[in-house]
Amino acid sequence: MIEQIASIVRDQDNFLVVTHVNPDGDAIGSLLGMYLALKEMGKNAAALLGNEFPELFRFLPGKRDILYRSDSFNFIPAYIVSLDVAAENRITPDMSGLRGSTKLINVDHHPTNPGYGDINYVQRYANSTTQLVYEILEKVGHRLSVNVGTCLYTGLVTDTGCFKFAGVTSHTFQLAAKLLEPGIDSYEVTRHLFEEYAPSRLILERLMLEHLETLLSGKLSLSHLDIEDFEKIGASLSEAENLVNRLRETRGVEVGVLITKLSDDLCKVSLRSKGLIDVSVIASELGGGGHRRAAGIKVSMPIEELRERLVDLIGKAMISS
Ligand SMILES: [Mn+2]
Repeated sequence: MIEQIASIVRDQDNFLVVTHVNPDGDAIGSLLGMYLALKEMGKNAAALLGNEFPELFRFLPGKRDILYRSDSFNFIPAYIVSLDVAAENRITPDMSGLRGSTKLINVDHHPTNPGYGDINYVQRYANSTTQLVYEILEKVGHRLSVNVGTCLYTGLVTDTGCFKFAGVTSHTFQLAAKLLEPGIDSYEVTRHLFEEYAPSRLILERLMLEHLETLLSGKLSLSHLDIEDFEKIGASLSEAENLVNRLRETRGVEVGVLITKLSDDLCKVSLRSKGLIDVSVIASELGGGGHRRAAGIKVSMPIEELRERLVDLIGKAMISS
């Protein structure tokens, strides 16, 4: 499949690059990395985002080129490249109107990805989707620039938790070395990702810790935030990105869960596991997806009911693990 994608990237033109709703560093990094590489090759390309651009990634090159409306590009796309998107309905903006006339190339590393594209390059071994973008560019024979390397390194750093998470191997560091090769300062990237949070993030963290419950004999750390809290302190939803990781950092805790109440019957859930429990299975039960150790759900359910469902599902998973 990678050969097929590489030859399309080499020989074809008119690419529309998209990613998932509520984009994280791997989503934005692969979106911009792929987009900038296509532009460097002289292609017609557009990077399209259905969400507001997350502040945290404003240091990334190419940010100004991003389009936010699906009718705002000046060419007819022949290929849609979907990056880091576990399920087709998580592509934003919705691409279904374009599917008749375009081929969808699905590049992703989520184990739950069903292969919804016309062409699929789904590799669960990859630490990040930016790794797969790198593999494609390498196959194409496109030389890595500082700009593209910065975007791809951002995805790798984000999805490995700064090389801290499970799944980091010697290959991860070999890839990191290749991505930095054009002359990128690693600290310049990690400083922007981990030391440039808005002050309101600290307030969100305080609220999350205030609402902390320890359940299932200390194995589950659960907390919640309310959209009204975000509004009160002027924080955007993306500022809470990975705040849930804090909930997993305690001895004895196997799973950390952060529920964000978006409205009376709509919630967003972030799940983190140390590995004993596969949280992608829990997420799938409620219509979400992700990885064994990191998963997410957006679900139409009142928060109290959702909390009970989650505690029940995680409790059962713990008994059978
Ligand atoms: Mn990813």
